Order: sequence, then structure tokens, then C-alpha cells
Amino acid sequence: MNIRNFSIIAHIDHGKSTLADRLLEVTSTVDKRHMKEQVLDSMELERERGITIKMTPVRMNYKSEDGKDYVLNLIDTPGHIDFSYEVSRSLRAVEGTLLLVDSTQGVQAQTLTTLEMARDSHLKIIPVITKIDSPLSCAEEVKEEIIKLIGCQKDEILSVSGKTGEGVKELIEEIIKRVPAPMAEFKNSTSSRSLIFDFEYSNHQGVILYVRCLDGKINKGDDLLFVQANHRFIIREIGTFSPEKRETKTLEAGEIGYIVTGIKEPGIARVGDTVTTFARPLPAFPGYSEPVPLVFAAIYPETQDEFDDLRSALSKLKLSDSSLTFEEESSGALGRGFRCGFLGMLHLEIVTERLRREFDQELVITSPSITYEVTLKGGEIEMVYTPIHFPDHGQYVSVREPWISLTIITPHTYVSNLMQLMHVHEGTVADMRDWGHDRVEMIIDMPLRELMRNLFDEVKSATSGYASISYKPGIMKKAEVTRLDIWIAEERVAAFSRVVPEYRAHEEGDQVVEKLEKVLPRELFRVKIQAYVKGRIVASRSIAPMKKDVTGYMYGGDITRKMKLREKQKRGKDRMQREGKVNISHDTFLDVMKS
Ligand SMILES: Nc1nc2c(ncn2[C@@H]2O[C@H](COP(=O)(O)OP(=O)(O)OP(=O)(O)O)[C@@H](O)[C@H]2O)c(=O)[nH]1
Ligand SMILES: [Mg+2]
Repeated sequence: MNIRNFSIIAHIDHGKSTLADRLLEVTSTVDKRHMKEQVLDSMELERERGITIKMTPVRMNYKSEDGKDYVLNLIDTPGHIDFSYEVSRSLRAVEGTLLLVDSTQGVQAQTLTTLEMARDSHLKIIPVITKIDSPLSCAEEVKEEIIKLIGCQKDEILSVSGKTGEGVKELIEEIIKRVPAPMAEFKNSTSSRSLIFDFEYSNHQGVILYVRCLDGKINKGDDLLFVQANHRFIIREIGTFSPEKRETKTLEAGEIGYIVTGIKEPGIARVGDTVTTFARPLPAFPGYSEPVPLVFAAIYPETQDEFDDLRSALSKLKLSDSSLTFEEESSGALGRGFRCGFLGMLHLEIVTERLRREFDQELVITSPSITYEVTLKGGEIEMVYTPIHFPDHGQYVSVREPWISLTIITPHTYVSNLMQLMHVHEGTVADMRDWGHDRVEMIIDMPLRELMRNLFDEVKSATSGYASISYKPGIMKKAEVTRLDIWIAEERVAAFSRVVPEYRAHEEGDQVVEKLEKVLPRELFRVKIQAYVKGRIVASRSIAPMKKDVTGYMYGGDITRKMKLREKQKRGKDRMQREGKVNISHDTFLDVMKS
């Protein structure tokens, strides 16, 4: 079998999934009736938002110009930085990658990050420019940028249009020529070995592994072993992606496909683990580095009865999103919940949305936070992941926080705007590089927490949308931060606590309190909203009570009944004032979190 495995990597929206559509069309993998735009983006959220969230493998058959039959395995990847763990995993399953650059946009920040990943994986990189049909296409200039970036010859850069299909056939011929055929390490081995690069969960079939077969052959009924997990299972079904699952008899070294394991318990299958013949195991293939969560938020069920459901939902979701991490935690006010780690704010949003839609979970989510390393008075060092657990003022001596290295690519005109913006976010410019054609790359060091203060949107508006951003984790540095607490009706709402820079504590307190005053519904009693920092009130407002005439629906003169009702209402009010239970709706929570 002649096999070529490759992925498509690019900055967000540069046209990966659209190019994949044309590849599927030219190879008659998806017939006209089933073709739609970005057909590989099959998740509801992907279609709604027009972005790719998960990588998708698909197998295509192709007869080359010289009459040979090929099997082409393509993996489409997401472009958003929050999903770059998907990209890195896809790269280990293939021998080559298309570095796609939108010819109307040129090289962007994520072009650089994904290229770095492809280089680290020692893949054959094929530079391709796309959207050449567009009147805004600057093909020649963009080619020069690519030459500067990867040091290739001009005629190595291929040109395509995902819209018209121009250049797509030539592209496939080049993929066949340039991407090396897969090579098994253990030739003629009677054992098999496959790398797990992804998986999913089905209630009916259990865990379904997405694998790249590295050595030997696998068949239905084979007795396999997860090397790391040291767990044995029998293959229930194997197959390939077309793009929907299609059962096959065998998978051979070099092929990409799926394995149905029937395993229902979470925690056994892990991406990066190797599955091999149980009786004659081959050594584990080097796995993946664990994803590094940058943003943390605690997720609590709406009522404690739903705690187990939430745990099961998270475990299942992790089976289709291996970058999600979670751990049980509890907070006095909110009860038992989970501390979850995300790769970024969009990742957080997608996970909570999926929990809601796919698992019917109503959630309480705490303010997203980063990790702080707190040195307590006694000298112990504690990693604090949620503001709820950030110690009180006076209990710690110092705090350190993670920084990031930010890459921004922008036209020259916006550099001064960006410098100002970076200053506001405590960023310092570490390096600048000229890309020619009026574009500059800026490398900026910045505290990670600033990224969550709407930085992406602010950069977009400071540059009229012309800049692109990417980032990677940096080192830990000393931080001057403190915990800001919100009290509503004399009760601390733990979920609203946040860790803020000391110099901004006042301002942030004001903002949250003001926001809450706007969004909280009126109650039957006066509701005080206060922000506390280091035991002092830094901001305070109150919402006037609503006058609800509980007797309104009664006519006539039964005065005693009216009196009774009023009495009851008064008692209720007293109780509410005392207990201060204000019902904060889910939407209000999200609204305040986002601000
Ligand atoms: N004119 C033109 N538009 C294109 C072409 N390819 C893609 N587009 C448009 O560009 C936008 C983004 O296309 P996608 O294919 O979703 O881009 P992507 O790289 O898969 O995006 P992510 O997966 O979210 O990173 C869509 O509006 C497409 O219609 C092309 O060749 N020409
Ligand atoms: Mg896409």
C-alpha cells in the first residue's frame, strides 16, 4: 500500500478546513450531495462559530498521474491558539504537513507557532499559499515572507484556492512526491504497535482510540496492552475515517484509523500512550508532553445532588478533549466541585458550553484565574489555583505568578498604539523583528493574568483588526497582588472572589460592584453589594427593594387574610435580610465573570 500521512496547519481562519473540502472533493471521498462548507467541522459548536475546535483525521484514495494508487491520510487541525495541543498531537501521527498561509493576510502569529511545532517534530514541511482567487491576494509578497520564514526556494511554494479548487490537484501530486512514505521501526514484526493520538467516548462502544499504526498489523479480536496504563483489552472493531467511521478488517503499519475498545471506565486510555500486542509487547513510543493549563476555574454543580453527574460528565468530556484537566475541590459556600485547568479563555468557554449542551449540566463557574505560587508566613509554598483559596492578607509573605511571551505581528502604523496598550498591561517589549512589506513582529513579556483582561480584543481594536497574536508560557515572577472579595447582602459570594494587582484593587472593586448593581434583580429587601480588599471595603452600592404587593390579586374585604399575608411577607423579608440569600442566576454569573 502506498501511504502518505499529512496534516494542515495554519493561523486561525487561513482556510485549512476549506482546503480540506477541496481535497475530499478531488479524491471523491465525500460525494457532492454530502458536501458542505468545512465539512470536517462536524461539532455543533464548530459549525455555529465557524472555527475548528478538534482535529479531524480523514482517509482519501487517490490515483496519481503516473497511475499509482495512494492512500492519503489527512488531519485537519484547529488554528486558534487555545487548541494548539490538538495541532501538536496531530503532528506526531504524520510524516509531513502543509504550512498554509492566507495570501490575503500573509504570515501571522500562529503561522510561527505551528511552524515551530512542525519543526520540533521533524516533519517535511510543504509551504502553501491559499485564497489566491481573492482580489485581495498578495501572492508574491506573501511568498517572499514565507521564503524569509523557512528559507525555501520560491518554486517550492504551492498556490491554491480552497474556494475554486485551483491548484489542488497539483498540490496532491506534490504531497505524494515530497512527503516521505511511513516507515515501520520494527520490520516484519509479528507484534503490532500503535500510537494513540486522540480518542472519543460512545455510551455504546466505550472508548474509541484514534491511532496511528506504527508497526505490524492489527485485527479485530487482537489482544492488546496499553503500555503506560498496563491494561489489557480485546479489539472489538477497527476501521478508518471516511470521514465517518468505516469498519475494516485490518490496519497496517503506516495507516491511521480507530480501535473500539469497549472500555467504559475513565482514566485508562490516554493520548500519547502506546497500544501493543499483549503477548509480545513492543516498547512504548515516546508519548506526548502533558498540556500545560494556563487558566483555572472551579466548576460547581448547581445543587450538590448533581455532583456525581458532573464528575461523570467531566470524565466523559475529557475523553474527547484530552487537554482538559480537573480535580475535586470544595469550598465552604459552594460545596463540592472541580478545579479545572484550561488552555485559554476560549477553551474554558467551549468546555462549559459542551457540559451544558452535551451533558445537560447546569453549572456555577468561578472567576477564571491563573496559578499563584504563594509563600506563607511559616515558609511553606502553596500553589493556589482559585481565588477562593488565595490566603487572607497577613497570612503570606510573597507571591509569584506565571508570565508569558507574547508574539504580535502588526503593520508598522500600529506599533505605537500597541506600545501604549502593552504598557497598560504591564508588558515589556523584549524583541522586534522586521518582516518587510510593512509588517513587524513584536515579542512581549507580560504577566499571564493580563491576557485574561480582554487583551486579544484590545489588540484587535488598537490595530483595526490587522494584528495577530500568539503566546507561550514563560517563567514565574514576583507579583504584587491581593484577593478581592465580593459580598452580596452581607454574605461573601466566594465565586466572585478574584486576585488582582494591588494598584488596581480599588478600580476593579468599583467595576464589579457597579456591574452587579446593574445585573442583579431587585429583591424584596435592600441588597448591599460590597467589595473588600485586605479587610477593608473599597467599593459599595445597594439595590433598593422592590415593592411587591402580595395582596394585589385579592379583591374584597377579607382584611384578616390580607393582614396575615402581609405578616407572612414581613417575616419572609426578615429572614431574607438575616440569611441574605440572593438568588444569583447563571447568566448573571457569566455576565460578571466576563467583565
Ligand atoms: N476567497 C477565499 N476564501 C476562502 C478560501 N479558503 C477559505 N476561505 C474563507 O476563509 C474563512 C475561513 O476558512 P476556514 O476553512 O474555516 O479556515 P480554517 O483555517 O479552517 O479556520 P480555523 O479552523 O478556525 O482555524 C471562511 O470564511 C472561508 O470561506 C479561499 O481559497 N478563497
Ligand atoms: Mg478549520
